[in-house]
Amino acid sequence: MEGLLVKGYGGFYYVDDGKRLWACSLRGRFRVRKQVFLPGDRVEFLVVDDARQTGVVEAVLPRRNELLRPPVANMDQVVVVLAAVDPKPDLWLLDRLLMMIRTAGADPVICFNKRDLDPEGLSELVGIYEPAGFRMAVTSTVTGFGLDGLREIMKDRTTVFAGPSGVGKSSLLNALETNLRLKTGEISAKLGRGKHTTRHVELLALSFGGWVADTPGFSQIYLPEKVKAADLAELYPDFRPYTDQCQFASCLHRGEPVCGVRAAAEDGRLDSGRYERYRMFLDEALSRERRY
Ligand SMILES: Nc1nc2c(ncn2[C@@H]2O[C@H](COP(=O)(O)OP(=O)(O)OP(=O)(O)O)[C@@H](O)[C@H]2O)c(=O)[nH]1
Ligand SMILES: [Mg+2]
Ligand SMILES: [Zn+2]
Repeated sequence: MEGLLVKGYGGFYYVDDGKRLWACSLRGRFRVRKQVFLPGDRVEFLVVDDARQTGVVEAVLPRRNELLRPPVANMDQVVVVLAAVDPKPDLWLLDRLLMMIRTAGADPVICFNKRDLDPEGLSELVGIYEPAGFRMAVTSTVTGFGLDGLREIMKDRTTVFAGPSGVGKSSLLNALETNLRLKTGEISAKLGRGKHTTRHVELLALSFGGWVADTPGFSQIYLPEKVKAADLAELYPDFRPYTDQCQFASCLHRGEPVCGVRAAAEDGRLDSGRYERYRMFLDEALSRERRY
């Protein structure tokens, strides 16, 4: 039999064959090799007990892509969720994630949630990222704003929600799909952060078509190893209009005397925050390359 691995939990892998959910264990040889299976993997399994819906995973099919933060495979797109406030939007994390997603071979989508708490603040953020060419949703689970648009983006695709704890990833999924009843948490009043309510990655079938993975929030990620300093700017669609004004084709848009990107950031055609964060990531990539 073949199916979709929807979650790993308590030593079992749960596999959906399109009709039923099977609790599968692993063949010993997988355990020996320490092979990691991820939600989103397509697997082959043998039925052990049909009535109790148990099986054994026999093989994993080749992956189209994989992410490590959050750990999932074969995603069409990653919706990065940030809140207007509570917690305060972390654009460093956002820009890192956007690069990571592209590098992994999935489509990034940005979702700014909790619009009800600060609509003006969100317009400002949209003003930075929409011209940069990213697909976006602006939502509120309280007023229902933007939920239809987000459903439209997710329909018939495999999507993973990623982002810090407390931004409303599980709340959004509950609002998009009323029968899910995922557990949601509060924001710590003292720290202004979420409390890591979601503990496991789980793929859920959407009634309007497609799959979605809810994931635990995280706050730290590193640049993917395979991102090289020289390729970093290619992950910035908003730099593209200005690169032909750089003197050198190999311009890193750092301190080069004639650089279209830097010039655009200086006179406001390009968002200066995006440029500054790029410069920090570039330094990070460069120092890493010097180290190895
Ligand atoms: N005002 C407002 N609050 C929201 C909105 N969406 C979610 N919340 C609240 O934000 C808090 C955190 O929501 P969760 O859905 O648990 O956040 P999460 O991103 O799943 O967090 P983790 O599972 O910890 O990663 C809850 O108290 C929600 O009620 C929104 O659109 N507006
Ligand atoms: Mg959650
Ligand atoms: Zn340049």
